[in-house]
Amino acid sequence: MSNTTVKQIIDAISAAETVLVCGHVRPDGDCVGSAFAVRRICEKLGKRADAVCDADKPSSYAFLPDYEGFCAPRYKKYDLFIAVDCANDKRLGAYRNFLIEAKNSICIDHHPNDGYGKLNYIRSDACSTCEIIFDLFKDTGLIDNEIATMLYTGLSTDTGHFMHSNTTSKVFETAAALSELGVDVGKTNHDIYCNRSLKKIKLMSRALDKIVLHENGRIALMLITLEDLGSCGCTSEDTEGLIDYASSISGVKISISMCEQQGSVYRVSLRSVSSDVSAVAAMFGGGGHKLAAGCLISGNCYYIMDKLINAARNAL
Ligand SMILES: [Mn+2]
Repeated sequence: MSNTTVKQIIDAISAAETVLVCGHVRPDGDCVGSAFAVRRICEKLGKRADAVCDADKPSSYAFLPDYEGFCAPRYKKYDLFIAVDCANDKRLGAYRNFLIEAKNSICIDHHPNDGYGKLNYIRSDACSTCEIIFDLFKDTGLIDNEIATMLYTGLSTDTGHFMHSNTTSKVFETAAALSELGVDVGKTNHDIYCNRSLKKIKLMSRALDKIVLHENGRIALMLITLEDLGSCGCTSEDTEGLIDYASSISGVKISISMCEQQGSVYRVSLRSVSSDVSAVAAMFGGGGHKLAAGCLISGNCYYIMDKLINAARNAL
C-alpha cells in the first residue's frame, strides 16, 4: 500500500461539503488532538465538519478549543469520512457505519494499519497522528495557535511527555514549530498533566497500594476492580495513565494493569521498557505497539493474572 499525497488529501476535503472526523474508542490525547485539528482545518477550508469518537466525551481534554461540539454529529451521512489514529476499522466503534456510507474516506494513522480508507496516509515512523497532521498541513498556512495546541497535545501525550523512545529529534523539531505557532507550552502542559480530579487521585491511591511485583521485581501487576472504581466514584475512563506508575518502579521491565469491567471482563494494558508486549496482547486477541499494548480478557481474575504473568515472563 502506498501513501496518498498531501494534494490528494486536500483535494478530497475540497470536494466534500460535509466531513466527519473520527477517532478511536477509548480516546487518548493523540486521538482527540488530531480529530480536533483535522475538523478545524476542514472548517477553515469551508466545510461543515464534525469530530467524534465512540465514547463519552473525555473530560481530561475539556481544556481544548472546540471540546463542546465533540461527539455530537449533526448529520446522518457525510460526504467524507476521515479516520485518525485508528489502527483498524473496528476501533471506530459505532461510527464504522458512517465510513461505509460516506462517498469518500481517508485514513490517517501512525499504527501498523492495513489502510481501510479509500485514501490512506499511514506512517508508522511518526510518534503520533498529530505529528503526521502537522507534516501534512504545515505548508498550507492553516495551522493557527489553537490547532497547534491540539497537535501539541497529541505530540506530548503519545510520547509520554517526551519521555518514550519514540521521542526523536523530529518530535522536538515539531514541538518547536508548534511552539513558534503560538502554543502556550507551560499552560498546555499544566492543562494536560495537572488536571486530575480528587476522585482520580483516590483511585490512584487504591491502585498503587495493590501493585504486586513478580519475577524478582521485573514484572509489576496492578488490579483495579469494579469495587475500587465504585468506592472512588470513578469509571474505567479514570484508569488512563495509572499503569505508568507501575512502569516507573525501579527494575520493572513489563507492567500490566487489569481493569475489571462488567461481566467478568478485564481490560488489560501492558507497558514495557524493551520487550514486545504487543505480542503478549496478541496472544489474547489484542494488539498495539511494541512497548504499549492492550487486550480484553474474560474469565476468572486469578486465572487471567496467572496467564498474563506467564506470557510476560516469556516475553522478558
Ligand atoms: Mn496515537
